[in-house]
Amino acid sequence: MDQPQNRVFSGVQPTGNLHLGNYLGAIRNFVGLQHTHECIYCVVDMHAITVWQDPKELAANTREVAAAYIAAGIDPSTNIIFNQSKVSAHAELAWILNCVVRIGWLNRMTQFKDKAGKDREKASVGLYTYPVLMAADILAYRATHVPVGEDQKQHLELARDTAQKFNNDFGSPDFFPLPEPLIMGAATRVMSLRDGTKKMSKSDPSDLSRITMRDSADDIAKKIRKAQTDPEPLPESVEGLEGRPGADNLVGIYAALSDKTKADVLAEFAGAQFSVFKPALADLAVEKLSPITNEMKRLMEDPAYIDGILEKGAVRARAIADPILARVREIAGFI
Ligand code: AQP
Repeated sequence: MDQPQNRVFSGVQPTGNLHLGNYLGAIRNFVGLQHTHECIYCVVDMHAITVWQDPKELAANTREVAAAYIAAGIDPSTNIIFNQSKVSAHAELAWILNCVVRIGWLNRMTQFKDKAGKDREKASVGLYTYPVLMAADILAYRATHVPVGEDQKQHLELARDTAQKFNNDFGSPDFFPLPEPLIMGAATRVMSLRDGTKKMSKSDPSDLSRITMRDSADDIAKKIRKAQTDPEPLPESVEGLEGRPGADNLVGIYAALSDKTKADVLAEFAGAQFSVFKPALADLAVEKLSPITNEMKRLMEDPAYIDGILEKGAVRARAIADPILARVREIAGFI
């Protein structure tokens, strides 16, 4: 079985409130990779249900993530765009890998601890084994590279360990490649606008904590204006941002949106008050995001078009995953 050298797999959960962190930390990077890699981009609806999702909203959110992929510039005719639940290989391989992964590995996953919170007993079993499904997503295509935000690095390491253990346990060296993370760009971790020490996230109860892909220009300006900062002007160097998480975050967002480094941004704005910097950031964010959000809106008005893309993508995804799963079944001794 041929092993491609540059196959990318990644996904975003359709859990609503798609935000600037998802765009800068993930989707924007997906766009660039389509010119150099064979890309498979998934809307991971089976991951989403690890916490309760209203079925009607799940369907709408699934189309929204697909629309964001397309509106951001991913070409669905050359890349595969589909939703996870359409391809049963993900669930099937996840079961086999559940029997490879050790409980001790999952106990170390910080995202489970964060998401389950204090009432761990009440979290779903799916939330606990989420990283195993993520390993299956990647390995079902024998993908070699996975663009993810920094927050997903630990899960990707688990996917590598899983591939390695499967290969060793079953005496099939090199069957699964060890997927490499692709962590790119200035804003690999966008932080909450209300608390610069927490990552921007879909599930934060405060809508002011994130800029979403549905926000109007006015919403964006308002959220940036209200973003948590401090009374000092912007420093001259990146070191001066230490201990100033709110300021650091806004400078990082400006840098990412303008394809500059934080040092470049500070060279331009050193000594400026936030009353000057925030409007400049709001203008930049609106300039960069509104073509995408407007196109998303247009696409969302034609759900049949999006569903057609997801269906065609699923057919292409199955054509890659099915032979790999057939080989996995043989390796495992299933007759
Ligand atoms: N704040 C962030 N900064 C940079 N990248 C981020 N990503 C998420 N948040 C940030 C990246 O977006 C991709 C898709 O994420 P996901 O939706 O599959 O899962 P998540 O990381 O759990 O996303 P959220 O938004 O933080 O949701 P909740 O609130 O449910 O936890 C991933 O590549 C991720 O790195």
